[in-house]
Amino acid sequence: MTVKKETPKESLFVSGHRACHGCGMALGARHILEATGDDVIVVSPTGCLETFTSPYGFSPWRVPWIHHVFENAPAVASGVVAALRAQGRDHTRVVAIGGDGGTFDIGFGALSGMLERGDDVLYICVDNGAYMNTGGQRSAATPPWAATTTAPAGRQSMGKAEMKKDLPEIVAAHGIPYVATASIAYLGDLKKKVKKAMTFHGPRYIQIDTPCPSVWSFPSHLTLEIGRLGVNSGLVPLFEKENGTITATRKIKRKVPVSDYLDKQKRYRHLFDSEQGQFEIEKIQALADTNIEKYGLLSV
Ligand SMILES: Cc1ncc(C[n+]2csc(CCOP(=O)(O)OP(=O)(O)O)c2C)c(N)n1
Ligand code: SF4
Ligand SMILES: [Mg+2]
Repeated sequence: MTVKKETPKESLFVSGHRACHGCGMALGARHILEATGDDVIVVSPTGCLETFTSPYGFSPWRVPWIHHVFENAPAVASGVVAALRAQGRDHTRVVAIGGDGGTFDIGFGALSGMLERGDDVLYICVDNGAYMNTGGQRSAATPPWAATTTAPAGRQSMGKAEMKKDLPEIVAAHGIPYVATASIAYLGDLKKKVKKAMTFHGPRYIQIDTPCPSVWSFPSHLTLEIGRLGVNSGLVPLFEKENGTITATRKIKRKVPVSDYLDKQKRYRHLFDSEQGQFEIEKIQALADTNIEKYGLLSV
């Protein structure tokens, strides 16, 4: 098949939305839908994706899309699955796309219920590591030592002092068939994972790293570069887990120090101003090295 034939004539997520320039999430949404195809119903909780795609009278979604409240994407998705079953429409699939706040925090209980019941939903978390729609408050997905509005850096604090919740592991512990992590810096890999997830039935989970130029504070043309540095430092490990077993990892060809990733984002600027900050950078490096070891990211 030629590349021309594979490229859809019309995107299912078109321009005209109101995301910030360089938004990783907008790029991610377009490519998610390229991989799912058009026979899907998408549900999205409150968050940037919902806000920038639903100004009154306009929509970039070219598939049926439901917006609901912040905490219940998994419950709404389960309800849509039940309705489709009642109608005998077994070809139409349900995809939930929610932010990290909606997924790691407020929607976590509903997510666990959806996974435990075995509902046939592909749940995709577009992870920008904070509550961006409301101005950048910390979430359980915020990485350690990033400054946020509710975990600010200053004389008494070096930013968020807690670890990022390891949600892929927690989700996998529900015994579901497919869990993967992806990055908008590697769109081929991302689409391959979404397509693969669509071949399974039952609950599936993909967590996508989606850099946010506005709140991570970096120039908007650097979105892909920041995404790549996250992956190649080891801070954003990319893997697939099928039925509880790691089946693939994206190898790092040239490892970069975490400081190359951190120093391009103002949310980490305070780490470069003090001795204490240097100490915290070493701790972040240790986290990256642990990931590299755990997932075998450097081995051939
Ligand atoms: C019950 C409830 N609490 C708080 C809010 C306010 N609120 C709307 S979006 C949002 C944060 C969304 O964060 P996330 O899920 O990470 O999505 P992002 O905006 O970062 O893409 C918050 C706190 C709300 N809408 N409903
Ligand atoms: S705040 Fe960040 S995630 Fe939200 S639209 Fe802007 S760039 Fe995208
Ligand atoms: Mg977020």
